[in-house]
Amino acid sequence: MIVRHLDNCRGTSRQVRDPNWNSVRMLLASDNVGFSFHITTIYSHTETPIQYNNHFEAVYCISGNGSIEQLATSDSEESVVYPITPGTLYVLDQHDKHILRGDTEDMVLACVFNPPLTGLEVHDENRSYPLLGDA
Ligand code: 9YT
Repeated sequence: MIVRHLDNCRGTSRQVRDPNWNSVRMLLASDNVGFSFHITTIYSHTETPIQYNNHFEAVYCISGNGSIEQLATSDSEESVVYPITPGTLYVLDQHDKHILRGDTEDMVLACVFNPPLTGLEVHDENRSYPLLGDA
């Protein structure tokens, strides 16, 4: 069994920081459970374009507010904006290109990745994470 507390993961190598967000990777590939688990905080009044070409992700909003814009993939499609409030789940099952926006409050999100992140990924020029082997 693995038992960890968020407070003990903060401030360690499990926490990564970006100008728009920080993320605590409570479970990583090295934990060998087939997914990674993250508590990500998206700061208010920010916007972050992302596309995970190599991963599926489920994201559940614990607190705060913001939105996700699913960007059109062709000229015949329109972008769609979904509000995010506590209780919202979004799942990037199509490697969807999106923009995550923090509104008036920081958004705290519980995120699951399949395949799991190793913790060494850095967003590439497409705002994606590369597929890495186990770290
Ligand atoms: C909201 C979201 O996409 N979280 C992803 C996890 C975060 N970017 C990380 O831990 O790298």
